[in-house]
Amino acid sequence: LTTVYAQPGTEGSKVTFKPRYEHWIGGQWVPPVQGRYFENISPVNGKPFTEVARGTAEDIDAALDAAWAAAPAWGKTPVAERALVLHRVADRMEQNLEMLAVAETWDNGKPVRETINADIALAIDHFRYFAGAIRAQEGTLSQLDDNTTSYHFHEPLGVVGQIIPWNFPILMGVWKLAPALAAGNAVVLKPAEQTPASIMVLMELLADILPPGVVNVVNGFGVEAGKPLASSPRIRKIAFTGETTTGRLIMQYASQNIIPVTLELGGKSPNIFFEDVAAAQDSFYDKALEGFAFFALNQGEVCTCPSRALIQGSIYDRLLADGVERVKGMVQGNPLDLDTQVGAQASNDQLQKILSYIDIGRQEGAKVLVGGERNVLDGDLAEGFYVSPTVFEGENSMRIFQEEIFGPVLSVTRFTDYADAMATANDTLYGLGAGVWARNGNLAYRAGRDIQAGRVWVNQYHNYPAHSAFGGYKSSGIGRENHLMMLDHYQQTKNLLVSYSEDAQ
Ligand code: TXE
Repeated sequence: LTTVYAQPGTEGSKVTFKPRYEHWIGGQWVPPVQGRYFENISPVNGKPFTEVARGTAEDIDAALDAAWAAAPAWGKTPVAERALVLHRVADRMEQNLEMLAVAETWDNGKPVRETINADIALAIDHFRYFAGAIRAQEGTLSQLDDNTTSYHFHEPLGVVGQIIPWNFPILMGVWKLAPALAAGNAVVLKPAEQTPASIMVLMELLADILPPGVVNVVNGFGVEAGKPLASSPRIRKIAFTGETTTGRLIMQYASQNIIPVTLELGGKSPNIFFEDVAAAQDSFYDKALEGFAFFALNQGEVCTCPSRALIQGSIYDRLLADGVERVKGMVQGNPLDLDTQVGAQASNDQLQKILSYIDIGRQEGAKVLVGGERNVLDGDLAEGFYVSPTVFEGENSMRIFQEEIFGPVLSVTRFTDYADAMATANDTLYGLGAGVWARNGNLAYRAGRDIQAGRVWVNQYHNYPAHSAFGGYKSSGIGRENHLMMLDHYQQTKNLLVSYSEDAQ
């Protein structure tokens, strides 16, 4: 049975976008001070479907005013009540899961089977996780001597800035919002200019649940809206996900105000297949082939995309042949069709960037085993931004192995032994994700510890549970997302050192 969701703007669609989105400030729609808007294009068909306020420093200021007005009361709201608000958010999202999923698919181009089962489902769980986490958090008390006590309290930072990318607009927003809100902060968030709409659909959906001013969303471009937010002396922290070069700028801005920064940046993740993977033609081998094909998940627009497959020489030919067959079987098509596995790239810029890297790969002498071109779909999707999943065979020194392409492009090479595998895996500027596939548990453990990356998946890939820390080594970032430790990223510690002695000291 095939289910194809109706396109927004047509009868029966689960989502109705407004023709125009203002900023979301202080719990209401607020037009941009300079009165400018920009078009939002759906990658599914390459056509504009709404326009969005184009924010500037004045709008960021208004959002910061609203956030500072809301922050004291929110920070002092009992944790049980704050947790309840997060639970209500999760419940409302769950009741509207398909609507949010279709909105996200239309804005970003990713298949609806992913937005239903991953993006929105994970976002819901994230709110529930931090609702629980904040209730379980405890301070500490030390008795230094009979009369002297040292208390450690967790306090919110106040108002924080968050800047997110376009590859998982709602999920990246929620990864940042849930811990910040649980910890008692108010937020000003700037979405990416490629995908400004779905997060506004979410704000509208939550309007009666979130206290006004606790979450404010200002849309706009990087330098016009992102920079005034990240460089404002009125934020107490900036959290960013995006390109590594932008991350460097964010650190510079933050250094002016001496505020903490968390950065989740690019990656070029190795996916390593040791020879015992192919010891039998069984379900484990099949799972490994699934893992090989995971580079195309979310059209490769994932910072942890396993974009470099390293295969041990003795099984290289066989695993590569079977892996390429698996890739050939992937269904690319209308992202609103539940059968579709690979959808559209998020923007025309990203499409062009990927196609230019495919050219670079060919010029470098890498061999295309499958794909290697734009995929022009039929009918009204012909103008959409589709790239066929592509597998290259080459060497780790090539640019297609070293630079983040952020598309459904896999670069494959071979290794001889364990030392060679580790040397190749770690020969990269990045250190965000990695995959290890091996039946030998000791080998897998050792590799997992030796790879210089913040998240190493063993015998699985692309799993993002809320309670596992996620973040980068090397140029892939600073700090973590997910996990209890996020509360520390959004709180400061107050130490109260009290003498209860009545005697002069
Ligand atoms: O990223 P940017 P872009 C990688 C991926 C992609 C490339 C370029 O390789 O092809 O980056 O994407 C805001 N001050 N990743 O250009 O520019 C911007 O408005 C403040 C990996 O979209 O970093 C958007 O909201 N903000 C990544 C956000 O930063 C600024 C996800 C990200 O945009 C700014 C996305 C400035 N000066 C892209 N300039 C991942 N790690 O998942 C831009 N922005």
